Amino acid sequence: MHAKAAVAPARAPAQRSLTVSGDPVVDLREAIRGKLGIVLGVTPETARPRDWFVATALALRDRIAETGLSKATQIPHKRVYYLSLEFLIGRLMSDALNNLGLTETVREALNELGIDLDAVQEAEPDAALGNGGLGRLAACFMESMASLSIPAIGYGIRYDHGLFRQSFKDGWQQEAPETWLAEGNPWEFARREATYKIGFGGGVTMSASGDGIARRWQPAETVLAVAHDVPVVGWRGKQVNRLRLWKAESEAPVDLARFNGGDHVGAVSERMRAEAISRVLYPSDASAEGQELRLRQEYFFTSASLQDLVARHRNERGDLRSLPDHAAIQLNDTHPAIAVPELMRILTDDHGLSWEDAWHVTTNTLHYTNHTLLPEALETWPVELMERLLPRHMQIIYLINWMHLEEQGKSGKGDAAHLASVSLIDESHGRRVRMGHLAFHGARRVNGVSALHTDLMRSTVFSDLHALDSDKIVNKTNGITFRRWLHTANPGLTKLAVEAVGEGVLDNPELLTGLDKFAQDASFVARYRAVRRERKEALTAIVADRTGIDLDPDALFDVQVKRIHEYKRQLLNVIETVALYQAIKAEPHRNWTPRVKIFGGKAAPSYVQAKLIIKLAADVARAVNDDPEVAGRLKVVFLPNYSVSLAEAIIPAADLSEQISTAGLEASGTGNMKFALNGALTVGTLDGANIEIRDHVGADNIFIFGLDAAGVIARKAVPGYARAAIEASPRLAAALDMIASGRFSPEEPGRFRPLTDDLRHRDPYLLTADFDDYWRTQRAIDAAWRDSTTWWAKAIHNTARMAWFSSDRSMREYADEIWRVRLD
Ligand code: 26V
Repeated sequence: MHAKAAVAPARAPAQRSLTVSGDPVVDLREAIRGKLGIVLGVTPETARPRDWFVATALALRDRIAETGLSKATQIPHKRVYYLSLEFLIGRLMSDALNNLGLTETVREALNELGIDLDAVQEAEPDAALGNGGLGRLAACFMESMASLSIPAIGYGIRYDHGLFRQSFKDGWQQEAPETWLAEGNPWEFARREATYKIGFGGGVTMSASGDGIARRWQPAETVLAVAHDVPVVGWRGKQVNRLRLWKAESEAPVDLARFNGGDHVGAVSERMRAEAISRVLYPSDASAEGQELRLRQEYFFTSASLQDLVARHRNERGDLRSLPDHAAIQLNDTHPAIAVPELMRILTDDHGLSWEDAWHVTTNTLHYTNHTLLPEALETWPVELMERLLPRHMQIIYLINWMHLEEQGKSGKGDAAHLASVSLIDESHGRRVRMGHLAFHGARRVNGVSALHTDLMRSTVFSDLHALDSDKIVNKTNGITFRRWLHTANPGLTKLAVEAVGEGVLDNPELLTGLDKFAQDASFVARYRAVRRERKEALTAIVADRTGIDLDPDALFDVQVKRIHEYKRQLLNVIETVALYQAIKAEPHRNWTPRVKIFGGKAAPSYVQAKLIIKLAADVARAVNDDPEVAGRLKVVFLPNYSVSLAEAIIPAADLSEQISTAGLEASGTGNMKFALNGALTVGTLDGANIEIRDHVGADNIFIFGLDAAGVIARKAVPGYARAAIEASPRLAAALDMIASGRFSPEEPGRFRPLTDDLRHRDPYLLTADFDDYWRTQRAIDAAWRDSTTWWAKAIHNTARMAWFSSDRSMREYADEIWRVRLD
C-alpha cells in the first residue's frame, strides 16, 4: 500500500537501530517504558499523565531524529528560510503520530501499559508561541513544507512564556503567565554548537580600506543566541524539517567582581537583561507600541538567523555571491524587516562584499509577506531609538534610502510629495523608520495573503512603491494544513471521506470534490450528520466542564472564535444576540430556531475596548442563560482560554462560522477556511479570503451580507452615517438602548456606555451600517437550518470544495513563483 511504500525508504536506518523485537508495538512499548524509568526516573505505577507524555514524546523523537538524520548528509540545492516572530504550533504529538502513521501503534503500545493515548495527548501543553492568524499560518506553512519535501528551516524565538492564559473574574478577562516550558520540552534538541553573538548599542568605527572606508560596528553589549531545534515531521514521515528557536543567554552569567564586592543583584543584572529578550511573547497584535524590548527581540532573532544561514552557505558553497541561488528568505510581516540592513552589514562589513554585490544578494534573497493594512499595526521605529540600539543599521538604512530617493529624482519623480511617500523614513510625526517600506524595498517579491488584500496593498499603503515596480507585489492566498485541521481534528469526517472517495484523499485533497455527488445521498448525509453530532456532544461536555453551562447538541452551534478586535466585530454579533433575545421575549411562542452562540478569543491585555466587549458578551450570556423565557431557544457561551487545541475541538462541532469583519480590514482569515472545510456554513462579509471561499463553495452555500470594501469607503465619507443608520433601524436602536440602559450590568448601569456611545458617534467599523442586513441574513439562516435536507447538502458542498485552501497549495505557489525552488 501507498503508506508503506512511501515510508519504507526514509525509515530504513530507523529499522536497524530502533527495531529490537521486530514488532513495532512491542518496540515502542519498551521504548516508552525505558524513557519513563531511565530519563524520568519514575515507575509506571507512579507516573503522572505528564510523565507518560514526556516518555512517549522522547520515544517518538528518537524515531523522528533517525528519519531526519538519514537525510542530513544531503545538501539540497536550495533552502527556504521562514523568519517569523511567531509560530503558533499548539500540541505536536498528534501531528507527529499522524504524519508518521504511528497513531494506532502507539495507542496499542500504551494500552499494553494500561494507559490511554488520548489522556497522554491531553497532558501536552500547547506551544502558544504566537498571537493568532499570523503565527498559526507560519505553523501550517512549516507542516506543509515538510510534507511537500521542501527543504526549509523556520527561525523564531524560544519564548519561555507563550501567549498568556486567559481566565475570567466576574466576566472580566484575567491574564496569567503561560508556562509551557515549566517541565521541559521533550521535542527539542538544544544545539549549543549553534550559538551566535548579537550586538546592541555602541558606535561605528571607520578605517581606511583599499580605496574606500571600512566601517565596523563596536557594540556596547553582546547577547548570545543559542539554537533549540524542534523537528517538523512531514506527511508520511517523508521529510523532517526543523524549527530553530533562539534562546537568549548572557556571555557572563555572573559578574564575579560585583558579586564579591557584595553587589549580589548587580552581579546578575546583565544576565537578566540578556535573558529578558526571549522571556515572553508580546501579547498584542493590535497596535505597534514601539517598545525597546520588542525591537531587541526583532533584531536578536533576525541577526541570529542570518548569521546561521550565512555560515551554512559558506560551509556548503563558499562564495556568498551565490546566496540567492541556494537560499530564499521569507520575512513573515515586518517583524524581521531589520534583515535588510543586517544582511547588508554582514555581507559588506563582515565579509567584504561591495555595496553593489551585497545589494544584489539582499534583494534577490529576501521576500516579504504583509499581513495587515491597519495603520495602527504597521510598524515604525523612532530614528532616535534605532540610532541608539543599532547605529550601524541606521547608517545603512540612510544610505539605502538616499540611493532610493536619488533614483526617483533621476527618473523625473523628484517632487516632494512623491519622495515623502516612498521614503523609508516618515518625517510627519517625529522621524520614524517605516518597516513596511524597508521590507518592500529590500525584497524581490512582496505578497498579500488574499486576492482582495493584495489589491488593497497595490491601491493603498504601497501604491507609490508599487508604481515603481509593478511586478513586485504578488498574491498568495493563505491556506491551512489539512493534516491538522481535518485528519487530526476530525477523524470521523476523515474516515467518512476515505470511505466515500478512497484513501487517496489523504494525499490529494482535490479528491474531496468527489463528495459533491453525495450531498443528497440519504445514507451519506446521515453519516455526515452523525459525525457532526458526535463532535457537538464532545464540545458540549467541554463547555459543561469549563463553564458549567449545559448545551443542547440539537441546537444550531453558531461560533465566533478568534482574537478579540474591533474590526472583527464580535460586538456586531453580541448586539444581534441582544436583538434576538428581545425578539424571542416579544414573541415567545414563535417557532424559533434553537441557537447556541459560542464566543472565544483573547484580547490584548492593554486593549481596553476589546476587554469591554468580552465583558459585555459575558454579561449578556449571564442574563440570557438565566432567563427561563428564552430557555431552549437561545444560549450564549464565552469559552475561556481559546487556543489551538481548543480550536481543534470547537471547529468540527460548529454549524455556523462567523466571519463578519468590516470589509477591507481582515487581510485573509484562516479560521474561515478551517470551519468551511469541516462543513460549517459561513456567515460573512466580502472580506479577505471569504470572497475566494464563496467563489469555491458557490454563492448558494455561503451567507454573504453587508457592505463590500468599496461600499465601506463610500459610507465612511457620508457625514453622520452612524446616527442615520440607527434612526433607520428600530431593532438596532432598541438593542443599543437595552445595552446602554444597564439592563445587563445593573450593578454598574453605565458600564457599556463607552461601547454604545462610540457606535452612536463614530462607529469606525460600520456596525450600524451592516446591522440590518446581518439580522436578515441570520433569520434566513434560521429558516435554512429548519430545512435540513438543504442545510446538509450545503455543508457537504463546503467540505467537498475547500481543497484549494490547503496550505500545500499555498506552499507550491510560493515555491514556484516566489522562492523558485524545485519540487520533486
Ligand atoms: C502586529 C503587531 C504589532 C506590534 C505588537 C505585536 C504585533 C504582533 C503581530 C502583528 C501583526 C498582526 C497581523 C496579523 O496577525 N495578521 C493576520 O494574518 C493572518 C495570516 O495572514 C490573516 O489571516 C489575518 O487576516 C490577519 O489579520
